[in-house]
Amino acid sequence: MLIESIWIKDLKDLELKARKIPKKVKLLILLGICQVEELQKASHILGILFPETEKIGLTVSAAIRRGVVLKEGFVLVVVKDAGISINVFSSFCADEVMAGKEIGNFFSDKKEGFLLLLTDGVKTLGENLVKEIKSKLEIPLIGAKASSYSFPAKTALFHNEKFDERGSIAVYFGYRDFKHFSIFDWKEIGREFLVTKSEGNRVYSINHFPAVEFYKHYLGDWVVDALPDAGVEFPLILSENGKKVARACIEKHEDGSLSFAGRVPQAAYVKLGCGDLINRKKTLETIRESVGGYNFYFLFPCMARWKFLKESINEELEVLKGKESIGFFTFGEYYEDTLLNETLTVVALEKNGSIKLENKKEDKKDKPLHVALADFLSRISEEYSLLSEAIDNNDFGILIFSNILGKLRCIYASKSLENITGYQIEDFILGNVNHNVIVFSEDREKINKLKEAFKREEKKESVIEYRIVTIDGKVKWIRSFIKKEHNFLVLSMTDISAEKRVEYLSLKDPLTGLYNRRFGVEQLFKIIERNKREGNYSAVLFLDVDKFKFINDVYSHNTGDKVLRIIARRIENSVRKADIVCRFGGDEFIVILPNLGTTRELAEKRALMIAERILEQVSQPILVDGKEFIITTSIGAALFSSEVKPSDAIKFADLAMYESKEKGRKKISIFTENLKEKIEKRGNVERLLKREVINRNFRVVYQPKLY
Ligand code: GH3
Ligand code: MG
Repeated sequence: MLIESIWIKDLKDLELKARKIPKKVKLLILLGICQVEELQKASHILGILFPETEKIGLTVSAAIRRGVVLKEGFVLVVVKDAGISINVFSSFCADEVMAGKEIGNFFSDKKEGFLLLLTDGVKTLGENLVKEIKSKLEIPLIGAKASSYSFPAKTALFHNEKFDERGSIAVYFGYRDFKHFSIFDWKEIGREFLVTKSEGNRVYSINHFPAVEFYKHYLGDWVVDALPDAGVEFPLILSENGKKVARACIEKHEDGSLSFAGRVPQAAYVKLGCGDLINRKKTLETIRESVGGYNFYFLFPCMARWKFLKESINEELEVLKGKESIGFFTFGEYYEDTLLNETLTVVALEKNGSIKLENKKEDKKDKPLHVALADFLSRISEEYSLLSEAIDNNDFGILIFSNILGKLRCIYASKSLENITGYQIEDFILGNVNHNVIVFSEDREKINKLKEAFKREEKKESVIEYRIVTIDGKVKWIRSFIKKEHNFLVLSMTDISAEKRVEYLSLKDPLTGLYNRRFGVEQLFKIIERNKREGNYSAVLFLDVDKFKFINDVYSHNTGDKVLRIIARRIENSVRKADIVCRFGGDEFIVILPNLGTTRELAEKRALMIAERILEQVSQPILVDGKEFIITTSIGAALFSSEVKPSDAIKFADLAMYESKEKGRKKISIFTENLKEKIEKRGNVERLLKREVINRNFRVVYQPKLY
């Protein structure tokens, strides 16, 4: 066997045992389960005893030897010279990219074997380093960061005489036959969050929550109090180079930020993770199956595994018991071009056949409660994922806001909002889009009023329709359901533009954009009902443009249309907000004036005022196609409370309008019973005359005129 290991109690023991090692060994690797200062002393001892041998070493929190966890002393790995090429190259350069270039270039000609990379645990982040090495390297790269028991963590490493708290050591093993793998068995819980501010491995805020507040909000005070330790049990999981990686919290800062064991890029999506306790049995089987049939193993489990799995880590190592297996609990595992966390990374050397797997009896021990909780979280997360996928593929969107340090901030935006609004999810979460940006200007007041009502807690839920302006300037109609509960506010957005278009077409007159006759009659029904309840008077104005045919005949129908549109706008501008202007047909309009007062006199006065305003506005000169027109209109008004039918109210106003025409046009007449009588009488006379004409009861009699 090429590699052997020795356990050493202390520095004295090191001197004693090291003296017995033949001087001709190729490489010594010292794992110091000790403080930095002690490792430095150990490196001196090895330097004196083995001046010609390559020597490397690093601090570790706990070592693994022959499948057993060791929590004190040293483990000395002795690599003998047995014909395979072994080279060591180190870089103690502070710049990761430079160090990566140096190491990568040094080993770039290697065609077989693998590179073992060992770095310090705190000062070297590692991502840029491995990326750079791997860009030059053809062979596999496996490695681990130094770890430490001290807090704040202090790690160090040495290569021959060089000793530092920062640096990278690469050992090339020219093996042809080896195997390597990495087991990642952390499960994502719940949903994605956006890293709103970070720098390198320091995270300032996630979904706007200061990092510490984020853990507090989702995992509670006790986890925050136990940070950074508890952080390893709930790491952030994100994608790096297309792989899922976990980033465990390693430091809690005064300003509410947290440092992680690896980079957490700003604007990255992260999920919280927890150990996959449900599939624990499967993981153990994978380990057992993967490690069989080799003479020697390097293995690097993440510190987080130890913290999370505690004593059950022994189950993972059981399969290596008695086999020459060397490793340590690390602050981060290097695997090809990625810095991993929370995995178990293994390299197995010297194949010696296959391992026989005994069938183990299933552990029937009662599962602790936290396993049940992990089970529950996992199921809920799966259901949540399905639900959010369904929302993302629908034509409605969801926004969730939360009160973060006294301010309502968006913490969730569904992907479907991108289709509805054109804005990205990040725009909502980062607050680049809020209602002031997206809501159509005319509807902002309506939204602000509602916002106030929610703020004053007068409302807890509501449905509202309003318009938004999409990123490309389109106006869309939206229906929102809003609900506030505790510190949360949820808002749905459904695009109802199509619905509104149909509604528009059935209610509006296409030429003028005014409401149509049908809508007017419907509104009259409602107003009459309301008058009954409130004892109010209302009125209908009936307008007919004077001598309108003349414009059509002398100019064109097109000119006539333009004039009608201008008249429509003028009528709209002359009435109150609550009044309803409809095109009745041809050159006729009706204006419904609700709530004019509780006495007939007052109502009549107000109706006349509005009618006069219309008369005056309409008769202002109209400019169409370069020609000026003076148009007037005749108006009839009918007042009512609750005693009429809508069709009668309109008919009475129409009769009054005829009276205005009779009086010479550009007049306002109010319908009265007398007027009704007069018009009925005239109608009767007209009818009788017509009948008598048909019956030929008229004769022309000429009377000579005599002077
Ligand atoms: P009066 O003072 O008695 O109301 O005279 P008038 O010429 O306005 O007569 P009346 O109200 O009976 O005629 C309305 C005319 O409006 C008849 C028709 O040619 C015209 N008209 C109806 N609908 C439209 C339309 O959609 N566009 C245009 N340009 N003209 C229309
Ligand atoms: Mg007319």
